[in-house]
Amino acid sequence: MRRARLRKLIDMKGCINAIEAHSGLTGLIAENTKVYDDGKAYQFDAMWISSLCDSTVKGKPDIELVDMTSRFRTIDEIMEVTTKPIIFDGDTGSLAEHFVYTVRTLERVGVSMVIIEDKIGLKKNSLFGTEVKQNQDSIENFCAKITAGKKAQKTKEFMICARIESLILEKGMKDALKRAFAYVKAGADAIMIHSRKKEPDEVFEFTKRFRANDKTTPVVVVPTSYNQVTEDEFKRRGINIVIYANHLTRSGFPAMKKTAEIILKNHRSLETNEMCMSIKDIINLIPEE
Ligand code: SPV
Ligand code: MG
Repeated sequence: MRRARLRKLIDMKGCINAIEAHSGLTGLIAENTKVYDDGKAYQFDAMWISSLCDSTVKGKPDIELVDMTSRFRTIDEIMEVTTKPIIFDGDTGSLAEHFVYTVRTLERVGVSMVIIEDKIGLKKNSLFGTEVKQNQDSIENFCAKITAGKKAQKTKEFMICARIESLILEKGMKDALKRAFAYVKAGADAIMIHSRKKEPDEVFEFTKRFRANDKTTPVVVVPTSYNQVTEDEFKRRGINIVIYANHLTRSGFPAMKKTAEIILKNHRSLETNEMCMSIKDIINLIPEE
């Protein structure tokens, strides 16, 4: 049921959102956070298991160093305590020969979508852009990986999303569009277009030109750098999934660091009282069943 829900939500709502989760606790935040505004309730539709955050919480760089077995453990931890659909960051998907096994495992455990990016060799985080050496895969090779993945899955609902790095690597709009159409032809169920620009213009231009030829394939965005854009605007522009890829990790780390510094400075913890939830709240946060 969980696996199939992502597609259903996209069909129902047109545009959905997802927030990163990297543990049982952050999974619970994604699952249970609700706000009320103008008489309406808002909550997240799905969860994103980010390679950046899954690596960072383990104190490791985002270079496909945290192996799949460990990444699957994270999924398991989150699934134990949540019900919302999961979008998994599959990095490059590794070799096609390995990717088929990843697809089968993700599908079997109930993940809804894997996103793989068209990079090859030592993967670095996309937000470094051209500041570090990163190589894009050939269209032929990446298409073969997508097709192998699609062949390997057993259900209709599991989705493979192809992530295009052309704008990140400054290869141009034409290259991004050419890849998008080729990846859809190879079997991709969705396209993620990534950008690290401060303005959303290139993402909007890509989507407009993609939509001129493809009205249905879902488009996914990760607006980390151009985060002034609202979900309503993304929806109007023809985008279907908006991922808040790293915000629980990025907000949690400074809070923890500050608390540690205050304790060291004062040689006691009294001064952290205001920043900490109460003992009563923490012991009651996770009720026993
Ligand atoms: C991640 O969250 O790991 C991603 C998105 O892949 S980004 O960090 O923007 O590359
Ligand atoms: Mg990643």
